[in-house]
Amino acid sequence: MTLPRRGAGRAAPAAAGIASVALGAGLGELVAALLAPPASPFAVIGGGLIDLAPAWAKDAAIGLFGTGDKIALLVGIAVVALVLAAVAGVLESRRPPWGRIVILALAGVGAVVATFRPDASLIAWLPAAVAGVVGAVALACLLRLLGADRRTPLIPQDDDDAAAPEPRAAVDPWSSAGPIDRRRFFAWTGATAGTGILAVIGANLLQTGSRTVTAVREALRLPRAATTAPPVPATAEFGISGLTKVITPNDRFYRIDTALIVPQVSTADWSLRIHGLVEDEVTITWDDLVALPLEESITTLACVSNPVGGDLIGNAKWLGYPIRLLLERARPTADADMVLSRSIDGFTASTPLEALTDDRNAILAIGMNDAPLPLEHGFPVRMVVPGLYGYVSATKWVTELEVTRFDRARGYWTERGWSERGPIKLESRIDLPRHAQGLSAGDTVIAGVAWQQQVGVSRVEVQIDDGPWQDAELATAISDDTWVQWRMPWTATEGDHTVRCRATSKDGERQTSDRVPPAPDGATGWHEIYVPVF
Ligand SMILES: Nc1nc2c(c(=O)[nH]1)N[C@H]1C(S)=C(S)[C@@H](COP(=O)(O)O)O[C@H]1N2
Ligand SMILES: [Mo]
Repeated sequence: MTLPRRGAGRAAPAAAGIASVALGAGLGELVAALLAPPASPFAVIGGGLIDLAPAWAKDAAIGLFGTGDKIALLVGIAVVALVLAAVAGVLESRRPPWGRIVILALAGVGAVVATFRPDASLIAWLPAAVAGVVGAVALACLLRLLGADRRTPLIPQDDDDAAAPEPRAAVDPWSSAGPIDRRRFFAWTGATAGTGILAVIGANLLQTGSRTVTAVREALRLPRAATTAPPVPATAEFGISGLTKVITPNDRFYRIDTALIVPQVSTADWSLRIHGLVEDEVTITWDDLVALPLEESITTLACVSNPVGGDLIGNAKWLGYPIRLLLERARPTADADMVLSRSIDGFTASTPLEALTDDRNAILAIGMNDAPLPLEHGFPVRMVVPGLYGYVSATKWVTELEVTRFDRARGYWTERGWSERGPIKLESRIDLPRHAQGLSAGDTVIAGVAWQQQVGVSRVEVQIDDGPWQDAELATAISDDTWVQWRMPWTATEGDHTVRCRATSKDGERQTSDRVPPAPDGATGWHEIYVPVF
């Protein structure tokens, strides 16, 4: 598609395009907020992109933006949408109705994608359709103000510049529109864009205003645990300022998922169905679940995307019911070897059946650090399985456990190139001093955390420059399923230093120095920091 070469006269149609698309998108968001929240055009496009994104892209996004990856994606979509809108505006002014056709086509794609989202309702196509029709009509109206809708002679776009005739004055919006038209055009364009922005704001207010699930959560009283976790030993925490706390507060817990809009699942709507290769299908409701004897356990959850030294890991006290006991009711058949858990928004994780039936604390969790699960951490019910990365075990907003086989089904990230199994790897991390943080010479402390869930850590060693490996002191581990703090005093001498650490598990395995990236089954290597001392 070739646009006229002349720069003059593009600004106004481009502004009209942007304003029209803003209005369409805003009304689309508003319709979604009112009628079909998961079908918000932004969320649908974002969700589609997230699902289509190859593993390396997810990795790069998390690497670049960390848990801000979703904001980054939304900003990216907005920028692309604005550029396309401007192009549609110019196109419409030069070759009507192609601008409108572009807008309607993009909206059409959005509508189709929306109906194929796993949580789509019957009217999931509606917000995108509204966005497209409103955007197209608004564009036609705004351009009419410019007088640009008059039959535009096609401008030949030949290679031969000199031969190309200048567009007639009538198609140049700036010269065709008189001063009054131009003022009206600006007023209407501004009003159109403004209404679009107000609609977006309104849509957001509506969503927070009708956050019934938040209200349900806030009114909820967790049942008392039948089995409480042993108290955290006082010696589990060195109490060094700047060192990661041994229990991660809920509002500081890392969040990783594919959900652009946090699924809103009320306790009243929640149920879990266990089916597939089982003798008896089992369905339990929220009331069934909270009536069961619940157990507390403290488990460190880690993301497979966590780079060496990264912070996509946290430790919490969970309240839940052993999945093992629910599977006992369903009685998996002998050929089953995997459970594909599914969340309300279609995410799936493949967990070895064994990890859910052996004696580890694999639970359906409803509580996190003495509070109901925060919405973004899976309210009302998620899975927590010690020893496995989140992508193969920690399904949030979980509603289904399909007992199956690894050779028959694959989880969300396995389909995108990650390993089908994801045991957490032995790792250790330096939290103090911070990488590249300048220190003054003298006594200080090097400290961090180390973990190997299900096995436990027996030793952490620290090396400064090319010196000998020295044993760090380990705090008391809460359990083998949690990380453990470590520290080593250091008299820092002037100069530039490199500090690295390595852990040894209770099995005698020493953390490997081989550096591998997170994909496909978790990063390895020693965490190494650079410390300038003055
Ligand atoms: N429904 C759903 N559950 C999910 C995910 C997801 O994308 N959707 N991501 C998983 C991944 S990759 C991780 S690391 C953990 C993170 O849990 P958190 O956000 O509570 O820390 O959730 C897991 N459960
Ligand atoms: Mo993850």
